[in-house]
Amino acid sequence: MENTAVLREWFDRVDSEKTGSIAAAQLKHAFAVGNLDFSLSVVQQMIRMYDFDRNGTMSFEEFVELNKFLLKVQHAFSDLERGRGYLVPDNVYEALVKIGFSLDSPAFYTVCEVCTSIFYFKLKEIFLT
Ligand SMILES: [Ca+2]
Repeated sequence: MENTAVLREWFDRVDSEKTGSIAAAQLKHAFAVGNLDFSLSVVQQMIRMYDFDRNGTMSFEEFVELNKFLLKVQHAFSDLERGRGYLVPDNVYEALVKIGFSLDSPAFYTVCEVCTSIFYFKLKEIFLT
């Protein structure tokens, strides 16, 4: 899959010390390069969502799952935005319910913030530059 190859390349670049996993600080830096300025705690929260082995870092497999989630969010947001150029909080709520995100999760507000930012900065451009 071409998409996997692109992700692999991106992952390897972010994994600057070739440890096979990405730490929060590295991911934060990678987003910053793509003009996405997240705080370290937001990035840590993002990692926690898909950190299946709970070691605090992202393996490539975990990263692929995170990426799938972010792409789903993008599609859901695109549907809801409907060419208006903006989303209101109710739309964000609706989009996250649509993709099956639990609203009881303490991560919900972080996810809202992350998703909204990702949507507006166009995920594809970040991963391809
Ligand atoms: Ca992990």
